[in-house]
Amino acid sequence: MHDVVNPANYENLAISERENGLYVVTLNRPTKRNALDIATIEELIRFFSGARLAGVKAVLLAAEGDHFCAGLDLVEHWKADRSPDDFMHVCLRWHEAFNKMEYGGVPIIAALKGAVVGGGLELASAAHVRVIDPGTYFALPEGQRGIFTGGGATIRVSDMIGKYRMIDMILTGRVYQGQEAVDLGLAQYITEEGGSFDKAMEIAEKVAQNLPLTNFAICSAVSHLNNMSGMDAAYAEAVVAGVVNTQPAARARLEAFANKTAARVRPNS
Ligand code: 1HE
Repeated sequence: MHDVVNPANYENLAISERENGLYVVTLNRPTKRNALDIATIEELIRFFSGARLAGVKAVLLAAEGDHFCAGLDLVEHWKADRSPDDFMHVCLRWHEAFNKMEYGGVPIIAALKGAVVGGGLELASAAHVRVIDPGTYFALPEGQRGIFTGGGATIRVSDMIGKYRMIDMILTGRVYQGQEAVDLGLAQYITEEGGSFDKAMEIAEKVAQNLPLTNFAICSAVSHLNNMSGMDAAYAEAVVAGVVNTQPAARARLEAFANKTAARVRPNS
């Protein structure tokens, strides 16, 4: 077994393999509401840096306990009484982890529940698909705690809901949940109470069947292209499509369409 996917190499994450290269990565500090301490961030970096080369085709990101993630480990932070330099480097490790997730090319489907707050929302926003249930709630309590976001909320949460809604969330501690959270863009799917894991699994199983190079383009190139000017993005998109759309593995799928054996796209019934 590759070191990256060996559960024995992790303490704060539980790693389990399903069929088809699909892995479930579970935040596993429920007694601390899965607060993100240094050790957990390092484990996220380890897993997501090596996932693609270890053959991971899709990840279901889940959490043990009632809450997805309570954000920065405030107790560790308080006890460490960090210098500005120290905390800047803590944040750079968070960015390393979340950038590996967003840009790593492996689809990540997050099964959310309970609190998805502060750094927990920053973590969730580095996934490609977010599934919630009616009890899932999002907030940025940093404003009330006398601190600021440091794990990408200013970038990814702004991207999802717009700069001024993000500013309102951190200024006022406003909580979003349910259909409103979906309508705003904090999540793409909502299920019945307690159903987010099963729905995320259904999605992860489906996307794991896409060709890995196609998923790489969707879960890496799209983010890079969005950081570019329109002209440069159009150019780079053409280059990515040149590589992906001519991959030998796609020929069988294209042939199935040409032979009329492939499924057609139909409206929802
Ligand atoms: C924690 C943390 C944490 C819980 N760091 N230990 N994030 C926040 O401001 C959220 C802070 N947490 C909460 O508001 C609540 O804990 C929850 C709503 C998530 C859950 O409430 P509840 O009633 O189920 O649990 P609890 O009794 O508050 O906490 C249970 C234990 O988890 C307790 O530890 P214990 O040893 O006393 O049992 C808590 O101390 C611990 N715990 N949350 C450390 N966050 C890069 S910058 C990012 C900026 C941020 O993320 S700011 C953090 C925002």
